[in-house]
Amino acid sequence: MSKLKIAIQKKGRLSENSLKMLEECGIKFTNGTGKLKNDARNFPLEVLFLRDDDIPYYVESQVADIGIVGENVVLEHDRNVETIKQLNFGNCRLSLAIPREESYNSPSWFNGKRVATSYPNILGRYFKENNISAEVEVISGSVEIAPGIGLADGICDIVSTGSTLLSNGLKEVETVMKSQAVMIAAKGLESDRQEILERLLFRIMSVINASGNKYILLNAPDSAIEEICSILPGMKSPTILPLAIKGWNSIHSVIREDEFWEMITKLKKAGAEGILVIPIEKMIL
Ligand code: PRT
Ligand code: ZN
Repeated sequence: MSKLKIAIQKKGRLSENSLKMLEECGIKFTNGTGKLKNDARNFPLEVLFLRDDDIPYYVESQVADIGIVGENVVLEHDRNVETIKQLNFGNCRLSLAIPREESYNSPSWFNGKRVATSYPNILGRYFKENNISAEVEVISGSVEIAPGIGLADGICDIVSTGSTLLSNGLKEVETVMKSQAVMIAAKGLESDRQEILERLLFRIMSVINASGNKYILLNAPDSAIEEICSILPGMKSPTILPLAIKGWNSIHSVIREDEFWEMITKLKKAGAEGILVIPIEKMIL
């Protein structure tokens, strides 16, 4: 029987979340993850553990059918692969940064300057689009120390919290691109592998849809139902069930986690009592 091969990062910032996502899709593995490959026990999937920079090439050449990498890596390597799904983790941005004490008002600051980066292709394109002529210095790690040691005037690197820039006396001045982990796929997959991929994507969608949503249950008197229903969205509309005590109801719905606190205050004001908020594991729309 045919199997789908997925390449994920062996060790690094995307490794844990990539495996966690597969596990949340109900996929279980036989042995440890310290190896080069691993077979799933209950799904036709084989996992290859690789350096993230190699993943686009391995997918293009169909050593792996699909892979999980940052959009920054996909764009930098520009291989013949398709981005098929954003995965909502590994969020970061590729930014230009310069010494804190420099005054800055536009990208033209970079004209005639030297900029250190591990992303020469993306940065080269950015400078071209913005009509900037700067020298791009390619270095593979610890880009943030380049200005301090006199190797460059500024840098272009991945930022998430900004603390690395701060502790190196740098300030972020432009966002070149935003990035998150994505699933990429080889072009022209055989139909049996395509079918496994669709089954996997269905599961991934239900995991992604569920994250960020909560199930809410509350009690309310008949008189409060109308107002409470106008506050709660629900997948279709809230579910209303009668309680054993006459004139009271249990109302169920699904809410966005980021709207939670604001909504709870409104619900209490409208007469809701005994509010329970429960995590959702899977959500099929
Ligand atoms: O060994 P391998 O080549 O596989 O790994 P790697 O060292 O090239 O990559 P890794 O594990 O550092 O990152 C993998 C992917 O995670 C990146 O391609 C991004 O898509 C994503 N990602 C998300 C990040 C960050 N957040 C991040 N903060 N990648 C790198 N960083 C680094 C950044 O380079 C800088 O040194 O973290 C530092 C900045 O972080 P803050 O929080 O101080 O701003
Ligand atoms: Zn890498």
